[in-house]
Amino acid sequence: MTDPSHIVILTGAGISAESGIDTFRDAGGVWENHPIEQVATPEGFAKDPELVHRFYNLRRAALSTVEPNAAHIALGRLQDAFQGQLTLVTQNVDDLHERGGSTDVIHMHGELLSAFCTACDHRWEQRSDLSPTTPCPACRTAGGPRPDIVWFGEMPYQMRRLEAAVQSCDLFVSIGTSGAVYPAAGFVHLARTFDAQTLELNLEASQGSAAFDEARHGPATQLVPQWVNSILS
Ligand code: BV8
Repeated sequence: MTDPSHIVILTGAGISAESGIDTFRDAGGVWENHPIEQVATPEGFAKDPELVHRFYNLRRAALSTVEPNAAHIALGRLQDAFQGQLTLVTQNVDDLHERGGSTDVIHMHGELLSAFCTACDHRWEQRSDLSPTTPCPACRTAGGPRPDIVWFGEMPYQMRRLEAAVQSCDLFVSIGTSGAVYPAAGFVHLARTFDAQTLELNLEASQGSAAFDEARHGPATQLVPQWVNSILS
């Protein structure tokens, strides 16, 4: 692999697993007997806003009990030292990349620490619990606020910017994702179409492993710092 000039890194729940945040697979994709695909949907929210607010309140509150791990920190170090262009996109809704030193992180599936109003579209940082009666801080509509999370069936954020980055990169690295959810799972195919080298760093073979030029399997806290050292050396 010649020295890359533009690297795109896609991360998933596996990069936060060793910080103590359950992945979707470990949780078996089920929460309180509801498959994630049911709870994390606009229909699920409309049907039972109390249940969905509780699902996100618990995860938002848990953020203050976890720390970024060596993999997050290594990516922060890479961004500081890498001379070329680096695009970091995550499917994760936690803030561990930022707390690990990364900036300009693209949260294509939204963020736990953000909320928006379904009545006036105002967006704000949200650290405390939300409920079906919480008023919007801007238009005061009770029940207007919802978690700023991209649910199943909703369009992920910054897709045009992401597709442009994946098409122009010469190295695409996927870290800690099962390759189960689209359109993120399709990025490796797009990268290959535009002649990028592709590398997977994951605990085990993912659904997309065969699409990568190289796949290394092991914990992110070991694989990611090793890979970053190889790029910076
Ligand atoms: C859209 C926010 C269209 C919620 C999330 C049939 C075929 C193809 C697609 C579809 C289909 N049916 C429906 C769809 C579309 C759907 C989809 O892909 N469904 C899947 C289930 C088939 N996608 C969507 O709905 C997307 N939107 O398509 O919109 C559209 C078009 C026009 C206009 C409007 C709309 C939106 C998807 C986003 C959903 N929101 N997150 C929340 O977090 O609460 S998805 C959520 O699940 C995560 O964000 C993440 O993306 C996904 C879980 O994936 P991973 O991050 O990979 O986590 P997972 O647990 O699966 O895997 C963890 C991996 O880590 C494992 O491989 C494991 O081995 C590894 N690991 C574990 N420990 C470690 C480790 N690796 C390293 N070290 C370790 N220690």
